[in-house]
Amino acid sequence: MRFDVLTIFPEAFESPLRISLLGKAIEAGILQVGVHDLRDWAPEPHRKVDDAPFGGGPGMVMAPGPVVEAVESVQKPGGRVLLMSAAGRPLTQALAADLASHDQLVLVCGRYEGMDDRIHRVLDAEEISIGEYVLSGGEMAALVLLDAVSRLLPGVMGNARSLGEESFADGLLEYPQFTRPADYRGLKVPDILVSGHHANVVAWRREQALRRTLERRPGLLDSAPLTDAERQAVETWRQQE
Ligand code: JEW
Repeated sequence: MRFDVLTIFPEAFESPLRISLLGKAIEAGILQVGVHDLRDWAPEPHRKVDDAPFGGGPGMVMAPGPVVEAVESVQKPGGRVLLMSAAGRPLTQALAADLASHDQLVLVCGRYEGMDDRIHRVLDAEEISIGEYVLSGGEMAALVLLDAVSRLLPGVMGNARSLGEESFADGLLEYPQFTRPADYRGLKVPDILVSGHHANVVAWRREQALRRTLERRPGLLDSAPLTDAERQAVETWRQQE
């Protein structure tokens, strides 16, 4: 899979793309990431990418010219174009999984007060939001999306752990994890986990995942695939609250 990122701050991607899982996936050739400076498509001599908003108001807006030309020069046939925006479609695990099936994603990072609204229409691009807060630009949002999508690519998770097991994959929050020591400052790891009795461990973890989800994100239970017995158990815990 290939990502092409368009930004006026290409340096913002250097360290994040070198470290950890992403760095290894790039080194292994599973993932290609091109980072491009939007100013390379802006007119000389000032290489200006922004302009004042029509109608007035504070700040500046990304002009359509450099962004559209940059995308058109990096996009391959079938490549999907995503604009990072606070007003976009929410990035969810399901959307990340869908994006992971594409050959190319072009990520456009805005700055200032946002982008000229004609950009997404000319490019047939989709605006994506990584959450309900306002960032100062699209770079960190693009890195979050890159990370969430890349770890779903076959061969990127070197780890034995199956992706299907984790949070949101089964619609529930994660069960709690523990490692050594078994007693830390008087806080003990649950006996069932230390016992290593696998069937009991599996059942305990499932119950913990259900209880945590009920406690922290009850809305998730509406659409999570639960057995009839689990639904009944959750109902009982709910009434005990
Ligand atoms: C985000 C790109 C580019 C994404 C998420 N949008 C916007 C905006 C900004 C300032 C004032 C008004 C609107 C900042 N901004 C961005 C913010 C992505 C840009 C400029 C972004 N939060 N914030 N999920």
